[in-house]
Amino acid sequence: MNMAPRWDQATFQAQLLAKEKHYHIHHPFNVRMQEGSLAPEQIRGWVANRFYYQLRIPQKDAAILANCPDRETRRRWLLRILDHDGWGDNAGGIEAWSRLGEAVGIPRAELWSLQHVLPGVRFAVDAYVNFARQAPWQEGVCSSLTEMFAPRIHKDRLASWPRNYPWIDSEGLNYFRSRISLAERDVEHGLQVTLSHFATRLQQERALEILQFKLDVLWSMMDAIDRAYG
Ligand code: AHQ
Repeated sequence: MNMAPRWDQATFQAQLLAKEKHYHIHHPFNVRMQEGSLAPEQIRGWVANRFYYQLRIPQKDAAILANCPDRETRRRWLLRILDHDGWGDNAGGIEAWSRLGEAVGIPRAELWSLQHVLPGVRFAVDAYVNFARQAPWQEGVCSSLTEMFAPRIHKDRLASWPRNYPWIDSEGLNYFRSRISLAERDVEHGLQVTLSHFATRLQQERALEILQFKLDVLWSMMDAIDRAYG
């Protein structure tokens, strides 16, 4: 089979970045959120469902860690688990998301009960965690690269929510504030692994498929949320 030539690293990275058009920043529910069109109940539905994604991220990252034989990679990847679960007196991102829940009017016990998590959201998030468990660790790393596009969406929320949703206590937005630099740090590592591991053209095309799978996970979550709350 005559394969097209492999992409050089700059072209490969550009191919990955070109997937931005499928990112959930462009989902109609997110567009309406950014415009300020959502009612409190719709914001609460989104926060309660995204909590399930946040809650499962450490297990996804632990699955990648468990599959990874390389100590240096594990030392860096471990930080992602600590960022979400917290360590010492740093309560971590899941706690910050709980604060977001309280800020939008979801009592802590209600958020943690997961009673609002939609079948489509649970299905998509669990598909992501199971992918990380079953795929080679480098494919798990590649799937996290949707975070290449995350700083923009966090900055959008920080710029628009105080104006569009003044009823939400600004303290509740600390999670978004924290993720901008953490996402940038994570993406630097994720890209380093991805650009070096996926070396042949066939492997580079596989990396694009993996990124599209994760973009579909995020998009499907928004589809379920939009159908239930839109
Ligand atoms: O808050 C988010 C987060 O901690 C992560 C981890 C990362 C991964 O390992 O897949 N992806 C991710 C994302 C977070 N926030 C999403 C958002 O829209 O707030 C974006 C999401 C991502 O782009 O993958």
